[in-house]
Amino acid sequence: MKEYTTEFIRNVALVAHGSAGKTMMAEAFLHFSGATTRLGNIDDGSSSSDYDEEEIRRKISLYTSVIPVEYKNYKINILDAPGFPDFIGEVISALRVSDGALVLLDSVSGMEVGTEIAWKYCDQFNLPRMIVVNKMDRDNANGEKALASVSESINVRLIKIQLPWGEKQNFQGVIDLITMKAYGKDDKAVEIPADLKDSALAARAELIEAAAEGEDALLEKYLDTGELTEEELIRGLRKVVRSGSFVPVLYSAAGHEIGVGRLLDSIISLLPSPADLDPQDVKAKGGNEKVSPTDNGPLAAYIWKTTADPFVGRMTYFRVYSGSIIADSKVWNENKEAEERMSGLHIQRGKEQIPVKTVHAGDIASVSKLAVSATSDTFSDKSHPLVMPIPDYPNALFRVAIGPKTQADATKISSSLTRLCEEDMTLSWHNEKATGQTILQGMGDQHIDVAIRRAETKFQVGLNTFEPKVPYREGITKIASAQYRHKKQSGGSGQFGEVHLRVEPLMEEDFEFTDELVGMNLSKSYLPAIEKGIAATMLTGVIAGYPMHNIKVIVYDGKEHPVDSKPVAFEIAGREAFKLAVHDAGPVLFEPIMNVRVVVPDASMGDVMSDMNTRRGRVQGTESEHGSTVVVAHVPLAEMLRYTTQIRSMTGGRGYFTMDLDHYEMVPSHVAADIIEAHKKELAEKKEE
Ligand SMILES: Nc1nc2c(ncn2[C@@H]2O[C@H](COP(=O)(O)OP(=O)(O)OP(=O)(O)O)[C@@H](O)[C@H]2O)c(=O)[nH]1
Ligand SMILES: [Mg+2]
Repeated sequence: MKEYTTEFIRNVALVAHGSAGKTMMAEAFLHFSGATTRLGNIDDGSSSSDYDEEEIRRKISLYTSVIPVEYKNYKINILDAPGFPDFIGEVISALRVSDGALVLLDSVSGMEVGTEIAWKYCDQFNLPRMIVVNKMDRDNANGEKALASVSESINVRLIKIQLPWGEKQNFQGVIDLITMKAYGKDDKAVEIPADLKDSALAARAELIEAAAEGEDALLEKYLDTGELTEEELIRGLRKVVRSGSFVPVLYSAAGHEIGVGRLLDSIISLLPSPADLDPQDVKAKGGNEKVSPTDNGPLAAYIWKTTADPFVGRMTYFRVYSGSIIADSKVWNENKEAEERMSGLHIQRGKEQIPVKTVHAGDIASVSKLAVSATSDTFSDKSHPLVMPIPDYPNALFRVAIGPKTQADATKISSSLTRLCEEDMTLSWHNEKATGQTILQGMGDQHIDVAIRRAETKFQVGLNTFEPKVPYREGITKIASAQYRHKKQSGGSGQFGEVHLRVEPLMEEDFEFTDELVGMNLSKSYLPAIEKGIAATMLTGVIAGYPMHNIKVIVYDGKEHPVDSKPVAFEIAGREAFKLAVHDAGPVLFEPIMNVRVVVPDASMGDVMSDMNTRRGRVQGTESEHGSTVVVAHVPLAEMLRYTTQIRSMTGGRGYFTMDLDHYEMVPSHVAADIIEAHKKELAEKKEE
């Protein structure tokens, strides 16, 4: 592959709802530009972009792949992102390092939820974009309707730079309103068919008017003469596209390679090169700095993706924002405070690796087998350490509990979970103390499912998933006393200990242990043993197997035996007396109550509100945020375990939520009874084993 310098590079993300044809478009780019001899296909697993075995099995993209397309002396790095909402993290990473986006529409379904969400992220990253109405060959294709659905859901000024040449089975190419020529499958310029001439002229007039907005001089000329030259048209258009005041519209049928050449030309002429970028904010030792996209600047390269593969090793994908990287050189990773060697420097094209000597400012490349660098880190010069900003990723709220399939898997669980999460900014894991479970959290059930399979195929570790337990707490509601005598006489020396104690609810602290011993019945030297027995029981609970909180224990009397009394006897007596007292002290369960914020489209407000009631939720109020309504409610965690999936189905995928722990509350007795019953059953089953 040739070396490309900054002005000859374009970094463009392909985003849209699932199945709009993004991966097919990347494939068409490769074939059209001569990089492949055969047009690959998603359905038979032969595409360059969806090469992961799980992608081939599911026939959808799960990860963003880089497809560099060499066309007319330019290199366009296409970042083909997934469309399924669970994999939004991959979309965010792709947009972070792109300078523009192609937003695809399926000509039949038009604007879809995934496209709307991707659009909002494009807004966040301030990316110039183009809309491509794809699959124009489909039986029910309706380009106009598809575009109308865009204007209905988002606020945008669309401007056609093409008209479709036919529709459905008759879709044969595009009418280019800049050159005023028609382009068929072979991308050769021919005369516009007579029946489309008038509509092309009318559309061109609108296009000129839009382009004139880009520059005062152009506007003046347009007002004077009503015309612009082709060069002026492109110049003006480039400005209005880059400023985001217009979004150009193009047409295609990627599956038949129609419209593909014109689309590549438009990417080059209208979307910015990295050289057009404003200087980027970076953190340096002395405070904030700005870096510019030139090879001469200090090195600043952002790692947007890493993959850990036991066969290929670790692969690190980065984008250079300033400076350049030379093969075998050393770079500094300030986030990890470590030096790394760029020995396996290459350009990745799907799964293919093309070695390179130099990666220039603005380009995207990869390096293999680095030691410590991870996604979101920055490469810089050791003499000039820099850190680039990391985008916000949404909170992972879909949780499952994880267990090993076999004993051998148990030893590998934490290392493989760590590696999985290292690859994915929206996946995380931890051990939950209160329930003793290992928790994996992600964006939805498919996300988790893919991660579990990846653990199995890549790291050879079998994992089972379970419903996560709610970290309930046990407590008491009134004062109660009890006594217990532990006595054992078998053979040699016996065991004897008797403890009288009282338990009281305690609001300020989790646990307090004191005594009111008077006289000589029980010597204080046994108190630590008694406390030890009680503390151990506090951890595992008395009624339902959950840790106990907010209890005060007072030992007020007991008995000892001159020979048989020993600490272990008092540990047991203390524990049993405590259990008896708790049973009489009105034991209850407390549950975590979450502060939940649900972002709801107005149309689904009624459904979401009434659903809250069925979840024992208490709505605290509503707020408005970025033009959407946010419902704020207190809801028990137990009722929120599968909310990620449920809010999606209630709102057609548009709603989402965040939550954090607010406080603990007593579990209503009818709910508590079921939990206690389930615990008894579990204990009985364990005994049988
Ligand atoms: N009729 C028609 N079908 C197409 C066209 N482009 C893609 N398809 C088909 O649409 C389906 C989805 O295409 P993909 O390229 O996988 O779509 P995607 O946008 O990458 O989907 P995700 O990766 O799941 O987000 C496949 O069966 C393609 O063969 C087209 O131009 N016309
Ligand atoms: Mg895809």
